[in-house]
Amino acid sequence: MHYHRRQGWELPENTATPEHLVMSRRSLLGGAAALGGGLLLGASSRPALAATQAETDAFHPYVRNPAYTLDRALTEEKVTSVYNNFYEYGTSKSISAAAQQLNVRPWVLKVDGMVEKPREIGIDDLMAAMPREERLYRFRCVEAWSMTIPWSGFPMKALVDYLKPLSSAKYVRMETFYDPKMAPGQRAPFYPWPYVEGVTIEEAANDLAFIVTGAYGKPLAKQFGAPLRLALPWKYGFKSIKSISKITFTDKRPVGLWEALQSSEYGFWANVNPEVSHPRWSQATENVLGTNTRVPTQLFNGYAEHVAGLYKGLEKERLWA
Ligand SMILES: Nc1nc2c(c(=O)[nH]1)N[C@H]1C(S)=C(S)[C@@H](COP(=O)(O)O)O[C@H]1N2
Ligand SMILES: [Mo]
Repeated sequence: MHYHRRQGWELPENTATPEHLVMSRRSLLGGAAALGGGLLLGASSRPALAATQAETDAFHPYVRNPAYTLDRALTEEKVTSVYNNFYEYGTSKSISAAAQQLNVRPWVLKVDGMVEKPREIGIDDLMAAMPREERLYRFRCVEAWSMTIPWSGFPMKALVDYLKPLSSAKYVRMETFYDPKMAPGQRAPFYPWPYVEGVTIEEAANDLAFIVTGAYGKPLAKQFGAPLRLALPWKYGFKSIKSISKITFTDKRPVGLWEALQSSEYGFWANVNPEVSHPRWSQATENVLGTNTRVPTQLFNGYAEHVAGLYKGLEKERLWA
């Protein structure tokens, strides 16, 4: 059993987590790799769309995209892999053992809504069709802890282009699986399962928006939200939905699980801003997991040059939490 000793800097969970509030109330390699996938999996022996997990696991490690630099060291896997938020497997951070119940094959991504062709795609076929690269990203939870992770996967833009939304679509709504037998947390009736999150089509097309299928040079561990999760490093962590099983293109702004539970604290945009406090704590600094140090939090989590332009003209919106 993993035993998590609370560090001095950690907020007690009953004050820090959104979840408890609620409980207490009652280019690169890309193109070439995609072609490679086609060659490997294509024409000859098997139908074009019949990749296997063994084949897509063997793609690792992905080649690192050097475009995204960090101001700090990577957080060690032994730290991040036992400190997770995944309410489907419990309300503490120590869910890594429970998350092993998650069954990641077969895994089908359902695509519907305002899209040329509604469809269902097997995860391995999708991975074989996508470009692939590794990126080092900062990650900032709304609870004021952070980590630095080597994710592998593909740009969300590649996925959106592949799925071909209609021009009427304004948002990408994403849903986590719903299977209370496989996820004990989903037996808690209080939460509006399944987990939902969403972004605008423009945000999805921003180069930073990244679909994750691996971390630390390997296929994604279950507790990180295997086999398919989002990484939006300029937004608070709850936007980065795990274990995605459905994507809906829509013209209605999606309401995420946390927003549905407590919209006064968790909104749609949820961009990181050290100057805008959470109603119950400051966002000025963050504790970098594994270091026992607080560092100042940066606007858009340090990614302003990539994303600030997305929000021009939206200043009247509640952009920050
Ligand atoms: N389906 C699902 N996705 C989720 C969550 C969750 O509970 N369920 N927690 C979110 C929150 S609050 C954070 S901080 C990150 C945590 O990601 P990590 O455990 O990989 O660090 O996942 C986000 N995505
Ligand atoms: Mo979070």
